[in-house]
Amino acid sequence: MKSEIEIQKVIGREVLDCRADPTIEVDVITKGDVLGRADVPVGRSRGKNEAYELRDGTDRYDGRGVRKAVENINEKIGPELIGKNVTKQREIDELMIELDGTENKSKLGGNAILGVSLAIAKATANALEVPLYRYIGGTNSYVLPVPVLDLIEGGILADSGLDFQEHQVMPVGAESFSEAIRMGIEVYKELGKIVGNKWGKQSLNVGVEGGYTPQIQDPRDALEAELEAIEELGYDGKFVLSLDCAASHLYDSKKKKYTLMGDEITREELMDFYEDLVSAYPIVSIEDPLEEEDFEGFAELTKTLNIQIIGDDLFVTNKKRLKKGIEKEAANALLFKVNQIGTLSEALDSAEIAYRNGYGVQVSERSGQTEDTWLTDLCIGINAGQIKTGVTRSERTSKYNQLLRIEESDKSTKYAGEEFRQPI
Ligand code: 2PG
Ligand code: MG
Repeated sequence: MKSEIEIQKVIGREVLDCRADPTIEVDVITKGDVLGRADVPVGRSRGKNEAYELRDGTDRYDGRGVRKAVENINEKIGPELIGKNVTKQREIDELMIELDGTENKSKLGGNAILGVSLAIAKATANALEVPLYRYIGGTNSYVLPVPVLDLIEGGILADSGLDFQEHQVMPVGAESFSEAIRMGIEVYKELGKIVGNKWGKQSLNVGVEGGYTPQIQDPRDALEAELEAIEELGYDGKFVLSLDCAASHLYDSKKKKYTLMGDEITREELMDFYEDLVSAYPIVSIEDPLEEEDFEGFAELTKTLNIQIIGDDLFVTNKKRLKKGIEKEAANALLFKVNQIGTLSEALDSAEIAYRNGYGVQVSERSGQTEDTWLTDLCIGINAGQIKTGVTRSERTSKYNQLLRIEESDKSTKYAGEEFRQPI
């Protein structure tokens, strides 16, 4: 076993994500020839406090090439890791943080560091011959998450008329993950008929995460259509609704106003709008209802709405920002995106802090994904209870397919269902 766990090679390469944008893939190979391979996801609706994503800025790929980051992996990070024990995840992550030496990983690139960090974890799981989720979480990883399905898209991820980024449904009333995903996809197809009839077949063109893109402005129309599809199938009460408003992108910091349905409104007016929405619809969760620096506003909404309020751009999976939020009682759940912070160890710390303070955790994709499935294993590994990974297209369904495989092969797993916020 010893020779298996010493690192022999670290290879970075440029590959493509689902938008055909370059991203990074890393191979970590141990002396026993065990391979760990991981791809780095790419956000578009990014928080300004995220780890730095290093891009070349040259003519290739309109500036979006990642050759510099790959070079950093092959020439700066890799040589430091040769001979190291691959199971020492935290030690290796800390070494990379030190090598980089900046607050936001801008020297080597958060994307370069994360690729290595994840490939290290995968190589270890493979060397130990255990599934990745079992390695990440140990004996007590068993929760299968509720899929948070982004059926109707808006904001900067789609050319629909909607301001809010994601109008999601959650099959909390299913008995198992496989039943949940079946019911969710049935609703998606039924919704396709409704959306096509109401708003024309162009609405059926899908956005970046595979959801529909109607040219409508009012989020209430999107929610109504989702409820209609749920009712048509007799699934009333088995689904709840949720939103990612990605409100930083609706905010003008100079005017201190948000734009919603073509109108400029104040933060207080937006908060009132949420109150009305939550009383009119079965909405149980809202992500980023306000812009990313408004901790006070998040705290107020957390109190008044009494539902799950998730911090995405607010926390950026960064423990300093999460601790500040906890202190101010801003939000009550963390959106968990490992590339926002740049190493697996730091992301796991954030999840741990969230749990210890009664916060929920929703594991999330980025809009730019590859077919890699580590996200699923991470979600089960930390017993998160909820996973957001869009709805259709292979870079999304690959995550659900991995969940289906794990549900089938591991009978100790249990679907989180109604308990998605605190599944244990
Ligand atoms: C978000 C995400 C994904 P992106 O805002 O939550 O759904 O968008 O990955 O583009 O940042
Ligand atoms: Mg978000």
